[in-house]
Amino acid sequence: MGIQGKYDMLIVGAGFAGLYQLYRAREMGLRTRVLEAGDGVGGTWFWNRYPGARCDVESLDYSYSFSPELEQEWSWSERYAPQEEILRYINHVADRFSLRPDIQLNTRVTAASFEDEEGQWEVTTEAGERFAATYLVMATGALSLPQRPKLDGLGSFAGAVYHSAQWPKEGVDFTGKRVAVIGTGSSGVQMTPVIAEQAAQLTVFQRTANFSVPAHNVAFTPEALRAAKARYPERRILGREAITGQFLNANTKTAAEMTDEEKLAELEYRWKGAGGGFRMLRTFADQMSNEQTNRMVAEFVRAKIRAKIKDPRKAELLCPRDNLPFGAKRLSVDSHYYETFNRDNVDIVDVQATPIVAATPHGLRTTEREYDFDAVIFATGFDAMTGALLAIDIRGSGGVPLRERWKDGPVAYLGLGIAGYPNMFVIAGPGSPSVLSNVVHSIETHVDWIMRLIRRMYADGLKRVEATREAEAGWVQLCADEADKTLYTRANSWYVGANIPGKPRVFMAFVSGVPTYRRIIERVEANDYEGFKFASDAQSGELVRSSTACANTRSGNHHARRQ
Ligand code: N01
Repeated sequence: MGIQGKYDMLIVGAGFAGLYQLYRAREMGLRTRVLEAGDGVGGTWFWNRYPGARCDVESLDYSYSFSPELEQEWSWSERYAPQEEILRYINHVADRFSLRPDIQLNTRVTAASFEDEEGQWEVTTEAGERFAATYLVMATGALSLPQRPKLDGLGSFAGAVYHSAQWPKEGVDFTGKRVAVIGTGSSGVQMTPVIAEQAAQLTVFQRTANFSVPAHNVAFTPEALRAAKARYPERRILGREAITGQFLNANTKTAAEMTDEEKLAELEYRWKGAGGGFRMLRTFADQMSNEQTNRMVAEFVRAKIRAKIKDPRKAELLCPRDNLPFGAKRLSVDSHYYETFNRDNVDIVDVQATPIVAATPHGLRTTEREYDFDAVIFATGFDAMTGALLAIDIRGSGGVPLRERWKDGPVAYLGLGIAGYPNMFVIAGPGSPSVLSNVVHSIETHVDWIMRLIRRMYADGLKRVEATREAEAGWVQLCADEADKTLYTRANSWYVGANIPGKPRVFMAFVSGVPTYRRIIERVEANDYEGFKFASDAQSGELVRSSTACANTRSGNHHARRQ
């Protein structure tokens, strides 16, 4: 089949990232097309419709900031909006900015290759359509390729099987059913209390107990929402300067700088007074780098968990072990998760002690016993950061497969561009702080930066841009060095790919925070895009300008203010 259409920019994915990229590209007048696998826009919020799904970054922050009008006209019902409301918001954005005509739904991209002779990207879809473009933007999401562990006998199971990230649109009614949930990450933690209300019996299969902290979610009163909207510009500025891209009133003192009374007061304040949620990650300035400080936070949270659960057996199982630093696995934010285990119809099974061996026609068999179920839910997460990118057969200049280039882990300069993959950008990908941040903020930062680069290329008559190998290697090393200074690398988390058998163990995010990262990429831009090389001719890649310096954190932008 020939090429169906030639565009200035092709965008893969119509979630938060893809829609904003489209909006900005069109604003510049680029002929743009978004290819989206789903039959609707929304990305994560389109697919993850499991009971209890909601964002755990406050909705006033977890929303676009590019349009003050949009900020004012949209009203969030709750502090942490439920999935259906976020999906409604994304659809509203698509309509309000007339984005739909440039979005092609039901279109799964299977391959993308940079054609050296034509100097363009060619993209192939599952249906065999082919498109060409000067620029390719991967807005495929960091957590979008579901992972479902292989389970012998699953085909023989007579009940229903679900995955949290492939939830039926029509919803599922678990009333009177015996339900198994496998997995206790954010998805399992969010769905457990809701399913427990419906199901006759709910059994949660836990491999690793992780920390979860209360959301203290509340509905907005009209006055509270009005007051928050009136302060929106200030809120966004505070968010931009916060390490995670949302203001969490971070304590700038290390534990050693505080008295015991002050430490306890700070912990209690974060647990409930300040509003809970991710504020708990910012209790002490050194909690992700100092083992002793981290252990103090972990002990505090463990005591809170124990106090919530009446049955000592369940409490011990649900308490994270000593060897898991608090926050090193992605923190969950819950509404009555632990309390749910006080219900008579809810139990927990430790699958480290008694692994699931197989599914049976009636349920699941562990090394200890058989369980009968009407439904089995996999809340087993994603092949994070690299999964969705590598699911597409991406080939760069010279036909080099990305699967080959990334076989030992992802390499990307600034988490944005990959050496040998000209004119391709990854939004919120490996090597960026996105998964440790308010991702909507990180998406806007990336898209705005990419657009400034492309505008500059048009202005200068440049046709081809690509990261240099040296800059890329320097950035990957910097990411690893920064991560090694923290406790993040101690956990078997999806941040390091530990949830996928055989995946190389690499800490895949830039750990030093959103403001530091933004200052680095802005400095790269100010320094004539150091670490990128350019050509005026997309085919040959003949170099017209190159900066060999590699970005680093030498300007030391760590903030000593509350973030
Ligand atoms: O996935 P996870 P998730 N046998 O990977 C277990 C975002 N998110 O979908 O810890 C038994 O965190 C696995 O066990 P272990 C958020 O960034 C956000 O819950 O690997 N168990 C773990 O308990 C989050 O971090 C929201 O030992 C198996 C669970 O399954 C990310 O998405 C809501 C297993 C998977 O947890 C992923 O969250 C939801 C096996 N073979 C998600 N394999 C918001 O609120 C895996 N597990 C915005």
